[in-house]
Amino acid sequence: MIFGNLMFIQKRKLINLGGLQSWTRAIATQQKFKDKVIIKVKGGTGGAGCSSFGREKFVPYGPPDGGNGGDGGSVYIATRPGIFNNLSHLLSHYKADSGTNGKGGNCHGSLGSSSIIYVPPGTIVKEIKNLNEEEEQGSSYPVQWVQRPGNERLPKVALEGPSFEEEAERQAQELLHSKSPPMDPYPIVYSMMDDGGKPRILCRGGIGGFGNVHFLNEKNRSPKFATKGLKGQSKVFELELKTLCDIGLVGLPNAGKSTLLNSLTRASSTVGDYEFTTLQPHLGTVRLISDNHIPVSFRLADIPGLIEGASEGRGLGFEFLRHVERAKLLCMVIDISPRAKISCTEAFQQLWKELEEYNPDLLKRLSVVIANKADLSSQKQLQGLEEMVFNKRRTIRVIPISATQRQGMDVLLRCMADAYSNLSVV
Ligand SMILES: Nc1nc2c(ncn2[C@@H]2O[C@H](COP(=O)(O)OP(=O)(O)OP(=O)(O)O)[C@@H](O)[C@H]2O)c(=O)[nH]1
Ligand SMILES: [Mg+2]
Repeated sequence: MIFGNLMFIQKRKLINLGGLQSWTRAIATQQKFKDKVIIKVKGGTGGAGCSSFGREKFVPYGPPDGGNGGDGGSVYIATRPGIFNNLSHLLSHYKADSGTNGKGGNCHGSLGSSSIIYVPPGTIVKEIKNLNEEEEQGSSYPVQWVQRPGNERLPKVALEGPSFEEEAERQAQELLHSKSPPMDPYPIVYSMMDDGGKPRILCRGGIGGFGNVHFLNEKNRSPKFATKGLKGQSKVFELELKTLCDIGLVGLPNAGKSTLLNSLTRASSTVGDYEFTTLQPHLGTVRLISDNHIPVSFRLADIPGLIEGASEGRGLGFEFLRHVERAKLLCMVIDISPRAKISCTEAFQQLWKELEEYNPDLLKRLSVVIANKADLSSQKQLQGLEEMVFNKRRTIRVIPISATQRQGMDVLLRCMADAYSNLSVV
């Protein structure tokens, strides 16, 4: 009986797990493809410096020993290929940690930890607003003071020369200038290409405050003040994904683009025998070893179906064409089976016209025409397409394949790799 109950619980757990998995997968697939986002970024605040004095047995009037506050953490941005395809994972706000306050006995505060925002390669980062611009204007830093408990006032006037307060302000500015990092480019504009994932700064953390040790001078032998840490930079950025993939698969709906992507890569784009199965681009990476034993890899994207009039905004229209613009090279996928709605030559002409009307430069990126569903078609249909492509441009190759049966894949991959390596050389 007990055994029976256990089995039942385990079974129920399994069922629940299964349900949860499929539910999370459904959410993951529904996640929107985002190619433009605005984010607000803030560096951490510096910790406050400490105002304290040495207290030891038999040592009256110990020296000042307040430690510095830790610097606030900074926020960086870096590329991470293969994990993110678009910008939908980004949050609206990012903040690095603040530094901690300094302590007595010359103990410095710890640094705030920095954070890195990861984006896919091909993202353009633009600074659109600096939220603490007013504070950054001018050559002096906005120094704020921490006073020792007991709230002893800063003497307003010294007997001779500048007051203690003026002198301390001058010293603080000097310290801050000596510690300030090199200037950032203003405004920040980064083009995040494949740069090996090197992080670049977005917002610097504030410099930590200075302990009272720094304000010891000939006139003031017991400074009872320290500075607070500076605020971190706070900026608004616009991130835009400019390059989506190396090779984009374009074609009419139902041509077999997703099937081809799935068979060449580990992507799992939904395949369906109806139009507009794919509404957002899907990406996969092709990894090959060339004849010279050099590894070659390129990113392939299945771009949603294009229909007649897309260049005027019909169907997925501009949305779709924007994705096409983000591919470095294009491959047309054409259904050459008799089941297709229109003949393969008509399909080719339609695709050519739409791309030309949207942006004639796109046609220069066309390197291969993939004649898909060759398992269902006759030689005659293929010849008709070959002639038409040849008349348009001789350099474009027509490759018959069957994406479902994985036939013709070797020739296709070789052709894609050649086109991609020619592009890299240029
Ligand atoms: N016989 C045959 N059927 C294929 C081949 N390639 C794809 N198909 C079928 O064609 C149908 C459409 O395939 P998809 O990969 O969804 O087409 P798509 O171009 O991504 O379509 P959209 O996302 O709607 O633009 C599916 O039923 C596939 O099984 C092929 O080489 N031979
Ligand atoms: Mg599809």
